[in-house]
Amino acid sequence: MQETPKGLRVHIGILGRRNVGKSSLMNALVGQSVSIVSDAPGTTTDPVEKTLELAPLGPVVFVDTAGLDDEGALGELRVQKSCEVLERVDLAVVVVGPEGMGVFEERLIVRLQGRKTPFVVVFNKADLARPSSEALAQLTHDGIKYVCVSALHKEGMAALKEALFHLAPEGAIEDPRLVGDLIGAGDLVMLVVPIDLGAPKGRLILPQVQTMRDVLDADASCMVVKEREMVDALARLRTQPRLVVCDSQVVLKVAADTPAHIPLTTFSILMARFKGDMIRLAEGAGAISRLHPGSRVLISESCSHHSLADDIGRVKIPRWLRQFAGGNIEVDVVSGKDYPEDLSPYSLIVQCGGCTVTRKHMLARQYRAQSQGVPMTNYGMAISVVQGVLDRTLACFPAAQQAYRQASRVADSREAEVELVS
Ligand SMILES: Nc1nc2c(ncn2[C@@H]2O[C@H](COP(=O)(O)OP(=O)(O)OP(=O)(O)O)[C@@H](O)[C@H]2O)c(=O)[nH]1
Ligand SMILES: [Mg+2]
Repeated sequence: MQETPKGLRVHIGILGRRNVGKSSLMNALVGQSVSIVSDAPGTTTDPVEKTLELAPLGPVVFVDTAGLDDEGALGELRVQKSCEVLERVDLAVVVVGPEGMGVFEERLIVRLQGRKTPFVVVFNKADLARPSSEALAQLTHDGIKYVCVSALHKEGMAALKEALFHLAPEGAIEDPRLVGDLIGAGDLVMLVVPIDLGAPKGRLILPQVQTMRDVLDADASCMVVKEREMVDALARLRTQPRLVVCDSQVVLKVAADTPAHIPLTTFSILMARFKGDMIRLAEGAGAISRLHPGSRVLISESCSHHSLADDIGRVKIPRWLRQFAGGNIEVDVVSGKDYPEDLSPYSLIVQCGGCTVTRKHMLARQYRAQSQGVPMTNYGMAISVVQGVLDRTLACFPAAQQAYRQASRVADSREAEVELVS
């Protein structure tokens, strides 16, 4: 694995008074005993650093510090070291003990705000005492994020990681490859692009162009054909393509025309990984088999484009889902920045590829769905499911394929249960 230079990693400082559980929190976050923990105040003396792969932020460095309320001559030196950490980190975790927020925390927050360092307030030891509702109301009023955790019982870590993700600067989110890591230098990739009414006039869409660029960056080459010319083009080649990538809308035909030993995927599936958490989207695709007449589905488009008569998100996907579920499914469509706070009425969210939005934006949508327990998939994966080819188009991504298989198996067994009962 290529090492990320330390200077480029997001540094996250863990700050607060003595004995509030800073070291315990760092250990719980990294899942290892890195920093010494004890009930004696002043256990941590020098800053302790630990690098961690924190998906989807990528590699981050947590910095545990000595309590900011340390006293005496040595204590002051420790406080000075902790203050140096405060000055240099990109994000901060302000740890508060069961005694609640006091002047110390308020001063710390003012300093962080002055430096424009994003931070989250963590009420630790929630197993012993919960923060007062006044304190929480005040933080909400001031627009300050907080979470309640118990480092001892490792509770609330997912919420804290999510808060850190939201606070991280856009550039800190790791960018996975689009296609380059699936191929080698000298390989040939066949791209199948339908030119229909939906295709923009005189050009190709962004995911197609980005895929071509990434193929070139991998020192490979690509051939672009329409679905009708594909079989002829394949027959004319001396060596077979290493990979075929097609538009989701022609996936059924392309799957039939691509010999079984040649890996096949779609632009949407490549985008699922490039812009979002592919494994979760694949898992969400498994929920399609759970849809039934009366289910409610949210279609979420990230750009507000001019909708065509046979629009993919508004017309085709709803039609296919209804056919698949064998009855009427209620479909709501949101576009642009609209994305409901409450997703609980939905059995499934089908998100567009998100070619015009950032990875952080897409992941934030996924997080919201995930925290409310609502499965989410994307347009292309949904199309592959209803055409019966998702298992094949995910074969280049074994972890995602596994997640899909597992989720659809769960869905199948639930269906069987329902059948037995009824
Ligand atoms: N009940 C409970 N105890 C906790 C929790 N987190 C930490 N502790 C305990 O609190 C004590 C102090 O924990 P540390 O992690 O050493 O605290 P610290 O903030 O790093 O302390 P210093 O390094 O001295 O500044 C230890 O006895 C921990 O076991 C928690 O969530 N619940
Ligand atoms: Mg400590």
